[in-house]
Order: sequence, then structure tokens, then C-alpha cells
Amino acid sequence: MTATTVELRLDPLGPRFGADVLGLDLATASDEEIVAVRAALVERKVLFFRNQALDVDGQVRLGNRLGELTASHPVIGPLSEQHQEIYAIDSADNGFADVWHTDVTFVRRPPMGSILRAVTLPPSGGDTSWADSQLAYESLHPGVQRLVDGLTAVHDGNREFGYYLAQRRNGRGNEWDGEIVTRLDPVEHPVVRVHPETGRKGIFVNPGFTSHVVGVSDAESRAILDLLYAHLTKPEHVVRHRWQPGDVAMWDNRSTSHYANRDYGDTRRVMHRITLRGDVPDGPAAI
Ligand SMILES: O=C(O)CCC(=O)C(=O)O
Ligand SMILES: [Fe+2]
Repeated sequence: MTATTVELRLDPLGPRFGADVLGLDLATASDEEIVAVRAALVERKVLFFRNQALDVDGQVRLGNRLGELTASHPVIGPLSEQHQEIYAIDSADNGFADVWHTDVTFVRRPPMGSILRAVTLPPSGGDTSWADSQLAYESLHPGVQRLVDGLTAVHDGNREFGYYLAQRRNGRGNEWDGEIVTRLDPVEHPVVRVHPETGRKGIFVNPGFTSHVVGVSDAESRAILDLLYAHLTKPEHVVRHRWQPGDVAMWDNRSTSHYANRDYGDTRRVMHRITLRGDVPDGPAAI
């Protein structure tokens, strides 16, 4: 067994959430440093790396050292034939992320993490914010925790991505979890997710993809989701990143949600994302 001996230099953004990782070159990081980054990712949930020299291939190489890469997205085509893993979020192609969401929760096995690289930044604006879903869960009243602990919700990708799937040749998306995506059947996930590595609980519903809570009335579902969204996105639970060229962000999708500000008018913003394969979310009942 090789012990992890390196310590990363972290500049924390809050007591338990978010950190800038200082002085680490992701292109030349040692295996021990990659192990430490993976551990810090679970611990701090979102990490930022400034002044990186990653290009498209370097980003994919980094992803392969941290986990197993998925296709670009279940239904959005990849950056290119050679770069099947890269999902380009380009404002010129209507690529925005101006709704709070956790990535790809509308499939059975959503990605465990995402790595995002700034490619073209607008002159100003276009910040991205992340919310800590575990801190948000922990600061709910115990009675509300008990209420949501036992609930399940439906996640449906059709509203955001059904159109794009219909546009793809033969209606065929990408391979996800061993199958070519041809339909976006809604899936159910626990409203509270138990993190498979830490056992911590977090709110696991999001306005981007969650359609409703199972087994309650429409009014109850709406009220429960609104309560959770308002609580999740309180400023106390959020960190906000102002992008600079060379920045890379990495986050744990099992414990966060995020939102990209669409406040840069018609100037261009391009980001490249890769995602790490994840597992089927477990709720409190499963542990
Ligand atoms: O463009 C951004 O800052 C975030 C886009 C997004 O939602 C993602 O990369 O998953
Ligand atoms: Fe996202």
C-alpha cells in the first residue's frame, strides 16, 4: 500500500465548503497529488485551480486520472469525433446553465463529479455559484429532515434536453451506462442522498430536473420542493466563482448544485466540461 503523503495547499472559501487549491499544476501533478485532490473534492465539494495550462487533451487526461469518464452528455453531442468526453457549453449554441441544477440527475446513474474549464470568457459576468447540499440538509429543522428523509422524487430531462435528443440523427443520443440513449424516461431518486464515501446526507432535488415528489399531492410537492430550493440556495450555503482564463473547477455532484449567471449580454462564453461516472443514489432508507 502506498500512503498519501502529500498535503495540498488549500485556501478554504468557507468552514467546510469550497477551496482554492494553490500552487498545483494539474497537467503535471504526481499520482499522490491526484489522490489528495480526489480526497479534497469529497471533503470540500468544490475546488478551484487557477492559472492552469490544460488544453482539451489535458483535461481528458486529468479526468481519466480522477475516475472513469462518461460520454459528453446523454443527449448532447461531443465537442468532436476525437473528443467524445467533452461537453461544450457555448453561449453561441444556447449553452447556458442559468437554473440551479446538479448534473444529469435525470438518469439512473448521474455523474459523481464534473470538471469544468474556462475556454472563452466574456469581458465581465458569467460567474458560477455552487450550493452545499449537505450543509443545507444539516441546517434544516429536525422535523423537516424527518419529513424529507423518507421521500422520493422524479427527475425528468425532457424539458431541458428532449428537444436536443429529437434533433440528433435517428433520435439517438450518446452511450450512457452501457446503452445508447433513445428516450429520456423519468427516473426516481431519493430526496435526501446519502454520500457513498462519507455517509453525510444532502438535499438531492434540483429545479433543473426534478419534476415532482412521489406520492404526495401537487400542492404538497410544490411546497416541499420550493422550501428545499429556497433553503439550499441561501447565501450561507453558496460559494461564487469569478472566472479567469486558465481556471478549472471540479465539483462533487453527490453533494452540490450549481448555477451559471447569464448576465453577460450577447458576448460569448464557452466552457468545456467532462464528467466522472457515478453510481445509483442511495437514500437514508438504504443505510
Ligand atoms: O457554465 C458554467 O459555469 C456551468 C455549466 C454547467 O452547468 C456545467 O458545467 O455543468
Ligand atoms: Fe451543470
